[in-house]
Amino acid sequence: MRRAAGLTDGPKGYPVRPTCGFACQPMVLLCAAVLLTAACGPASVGERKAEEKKAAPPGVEYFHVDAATAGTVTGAITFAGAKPARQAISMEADEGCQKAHAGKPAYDEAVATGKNGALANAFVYIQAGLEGKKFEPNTQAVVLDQRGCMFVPHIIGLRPGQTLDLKNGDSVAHNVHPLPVNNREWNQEQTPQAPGVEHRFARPEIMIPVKCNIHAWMHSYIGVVDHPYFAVTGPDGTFQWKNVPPGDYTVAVWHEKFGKQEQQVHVAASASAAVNFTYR
Ligand SMILES: [Cu+2]
Repeated sequence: MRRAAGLTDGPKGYPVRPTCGFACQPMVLLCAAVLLTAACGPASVGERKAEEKKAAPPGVEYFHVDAATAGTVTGAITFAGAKPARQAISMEADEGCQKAHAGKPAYDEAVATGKNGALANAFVYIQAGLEGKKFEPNTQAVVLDQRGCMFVPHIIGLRPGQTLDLKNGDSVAHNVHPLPVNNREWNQEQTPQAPGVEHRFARPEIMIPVKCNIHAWMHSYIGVVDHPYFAVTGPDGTFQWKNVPPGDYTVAVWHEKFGKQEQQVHVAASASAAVNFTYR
């Protein structure tokens, strides 16, 4: 099971603040305002939380889930048909890409099934029921790597404004070219082993196709969701969201080949609700 990107907030998820010096100068005013009597050094979790709350846009109040009544949503995504054969990718067009696989074939990741039809690379999210609730942003970067002339991972979920850290671990050039309809389009070329480049999407969007202009077989999809309740299924096809406010929700699942499904789910106070999807 792969946990929702938005649920990994925690002490490890916060960026390490540089100590005072040149790199810290943009932080000086913030530090002065927040920590009048403290030096601009590593901050405690409590201090960082306080800063994040202060960083909320004017007039915006973040919604905080009441742990005493929060519930859990679990589910599994299954493909009930005959297990589809994996599609081999020809990388003959680029010798460097071929070398990266050392003579072994690379396979398209669009339909990846595990045991008993478990469907990986499905994007599950709460589509409706959280309107009016503004959640604290996720400050942890999500990495989109280019490795073996494939995008890794194939499916990504993140929040509006969350950092997408683009990397190129290959010995050939790539570019990351998202094709959004509700966000600004950009096209980021990356030379071999280039340092990471950060990008962000400002608005929610399900799903943003991503291509590499150099290698026609390279593609991935990015889901941008304005709350923490989303997940990309791993090989076991399951997902789990903890800390869900009680309520009635529409849960949706998107898959690049099998399309979209929706279900209603009721989450009672402090209870666990299950919602499973089957593609045929
Ligand atoms: Cu490429």
